[in-house]
Amino acid sequence: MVQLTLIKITGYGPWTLTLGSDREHRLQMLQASLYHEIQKLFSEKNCLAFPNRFDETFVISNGLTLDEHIEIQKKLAQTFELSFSMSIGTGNTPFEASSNADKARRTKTFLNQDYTIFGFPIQKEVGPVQIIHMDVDGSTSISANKTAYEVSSLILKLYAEMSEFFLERNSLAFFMGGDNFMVISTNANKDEISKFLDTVKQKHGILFNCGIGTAQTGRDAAKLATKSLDAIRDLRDSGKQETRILELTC
Ligand SMILES: Nc1nc2c(ncn2[C@@H]2O[C@H](COP(=O)(O)OP(=O)(O)OP(=O)(O)O)[C@@H](O)[C@H]2O)c(=O)[nH]1
Ligand SMILES: [Mg+2]
Repeated sequence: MVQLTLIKITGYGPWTLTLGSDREHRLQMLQASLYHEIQKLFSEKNCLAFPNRFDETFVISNGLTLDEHIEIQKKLAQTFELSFSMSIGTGNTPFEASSNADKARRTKTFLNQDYTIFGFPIQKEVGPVQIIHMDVDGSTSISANKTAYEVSSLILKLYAEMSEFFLERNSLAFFMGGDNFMVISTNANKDEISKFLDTVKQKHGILFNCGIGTAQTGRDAAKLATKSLDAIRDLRDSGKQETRILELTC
């Protein structure tokens, strides 16, 4: 089981219009500070945030209670002039959790109306979550004979394929920066991941390294996934073994 929290800015569209047309720079600064604040407040509680189109953020919130969500809502309200809704969903898969969060928001099922927190009653024992940290092997040399924008275009193509492939398997993929992606999963299947890696290699000539981490909280799962990824690099650099997928569980 995984618990996800989706944070959205309330009434963002109409509010942006009140800024007039010279607004883009202000919206970009706001979105960057909001992401910073959300990542800070949630990671302090062992959660991990994932950017979703800049005006929404997903958080793996395993173990986070309603009171702790309220505490974060209060801090966000102190920092920003905008208000936010939170929708909490749990599920056997990340897709199911996200769809339950959506359902609660659409049906206005409140866990706390004063602080605009939607959701169905929070389950105490949520269980482990998995993160797959994917990183392009040797992106520095791949980028050497491409322009910065051509590299971005390639990364976007990889992201689109990853998102589609993993969504079909009820997992959610996010671009984390540089050549890094993280997939939120609950039951990563190495054969399935290998299938994705083979397709990408065939279509784009790109190799991914892939670290898997499983833990009770989002932050711990990410830590183990990144540790697995770094172990793959160490094996490669020591010339010992060619490994593409490695898993660590706490
Ligand atoms: N989000 C995130 N970005 C990272 C991380 N490590 C590196 N980066 C970014 O990824 C870019 C590429 O770095 P690397 O993946 O180490 O470079 P590489 O040439 O592909 O080397 P290998 O992955 O070891 O094959 C860096 O410039 C950073 O922007 C990470 O753990 N998380
Ligand atoms: Mg890399």
